[in-house]
Amino acid sequence: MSILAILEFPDKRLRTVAEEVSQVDDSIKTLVDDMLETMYSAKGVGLAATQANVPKRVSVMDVIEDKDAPTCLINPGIIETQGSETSEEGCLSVPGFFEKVSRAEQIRVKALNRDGESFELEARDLLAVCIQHEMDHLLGKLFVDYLSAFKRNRIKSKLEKIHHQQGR
Ligand code: GNR
Ligand code: NI
Repeated sequence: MSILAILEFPDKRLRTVAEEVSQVDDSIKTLVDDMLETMYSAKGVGLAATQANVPKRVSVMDVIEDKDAPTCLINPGIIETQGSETSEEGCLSVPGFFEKVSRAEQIRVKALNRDGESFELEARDLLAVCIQHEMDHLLGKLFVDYLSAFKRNRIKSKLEKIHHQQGR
């Protein structure tokens, strides 16, 4: 397994619209395993392949810190949503910033698992937030897109400054 590099805002590659996975083959299974290792290592609760510069519709999450029960969503689609709720979000691609975002409160999702089998999942609370956050990544969207241009640009400047200091 390997730890993948995570792209950071405002990297343009985070804006890539990911492609459907046509077959869950060994390369996809390896990607899922590497993404899980990367997510746990970064202490995140979710990760989308786009963040690791792999524009495929693959995401992983584990909101219960139970490493035996991570969720892997391949080609995820939302079937149904209910209500809306605002909660504080962060992102491994926007390190150090946390802002309130409004999302559907409850969702029903259809996806393929790591074995390529189709399944449905009903989610609420942090898992529902996380799934919607990861599905946004697969469309090239970030939580900062829901903020005012003023807030987004302030975050962009601060991260660019840090990247510059790091010699990137
Ligand atoms: O680690 C993460 N925490 C988090 C907290 C609130 C709402 C969403 C998230 S997802 C984030 C990991 C990440 O960037 N996934 O794309
Ligand atoms: Ni994120």
